Amino acid sequence: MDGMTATTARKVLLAAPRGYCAGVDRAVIAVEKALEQYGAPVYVRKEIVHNKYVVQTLEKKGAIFVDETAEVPENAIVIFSAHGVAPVVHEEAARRNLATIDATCPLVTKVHKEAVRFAGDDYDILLIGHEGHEEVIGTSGEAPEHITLVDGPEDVKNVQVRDESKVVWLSQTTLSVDETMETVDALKERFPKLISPPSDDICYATQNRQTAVKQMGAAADLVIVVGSKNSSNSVRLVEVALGAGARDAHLVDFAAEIDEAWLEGVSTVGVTSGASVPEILVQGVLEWLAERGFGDVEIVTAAEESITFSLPKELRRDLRAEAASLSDGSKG
Ligand code: 2E4
Ligand code: SF4
Repeated sequence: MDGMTATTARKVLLAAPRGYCAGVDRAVIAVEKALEQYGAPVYVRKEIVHNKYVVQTLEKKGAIFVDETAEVPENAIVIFSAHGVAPVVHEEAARRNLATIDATCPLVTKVHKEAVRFAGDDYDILLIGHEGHEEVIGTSGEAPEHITLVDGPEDVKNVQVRDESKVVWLSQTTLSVDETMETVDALKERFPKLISPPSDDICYATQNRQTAVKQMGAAADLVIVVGSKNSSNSVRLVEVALGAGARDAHLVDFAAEIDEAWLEGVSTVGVTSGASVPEILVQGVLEWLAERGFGDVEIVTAAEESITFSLPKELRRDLRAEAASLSDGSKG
């Protein structure tokens, strides 16, 4: 070693898959297409996906983000976000003559349909999810009388049901797989006849991103997850990384948010991104790391993804013409 101190090799483990899932890709393209097809402004109820950069970029192109349809002018076009909406939101939009484009992810719609079906069969539905998250607000709105939210294993003791022999659990699509299984186990202890959803509610993209970060977690001194603070699936990736043995893990929207101090004593950095995160932001993080000696990048692949969804059906019709004919009263 000719008397010099050996420096530990610095490297990056880059998770695959990471970033955009099929539902986010579809929702973002839906806003872009609506802007192209109908011109600005196009209104979007809530953030189309929970990512600051995506929202800022679409705002620059003419999208106006609002909290409620009540803020959208009559006869305008409004897009519903990927997280889904309760039926009352569709009703309110129809009352106000809004032309709607529903960018709800088809895998969220699948959970809505399960809720409607089990409620129709008079089940008590225990919806595992995070209180206040838009997706659970939308799903709960499908059958408010039948659905009880269960926010993690600690919440199980508070659950009340009408008939213990008719209970089913469903979940938000972006939860931690392991924590959800803990919640389900605790629910099963209390309600042994509890039945499970007909297929996984936690979607393929959430699962694959968690599997990838688990694979790199133990080997990483630091994991950087690119994603916004209100992005449930991105926040879960930080938790999963720490649970898998990463010494440290942080969520950042942009490379500029990384703190140089996080790199102290670090030789292996894991990098991944949430399902709502454009790849350009990950590339920014990789460049930032390369400038600090972390230019060697090894991909850690957990799954191949090829799923895509067709665009919302409303983008195949002329919504402006329909809205105009409705407001002329020409439909009666
Ligand atoms: C719709 C459903 O739900 P989360 O907060 O993770 O949403 P985000 O917008 O970050 O990710 C996309 C998405 C959209 C996930 N599930
Ligand atoms: Fe759909 Fe899953 Fe993507 Fe959510 S994370 S938008 S449920 S594919």
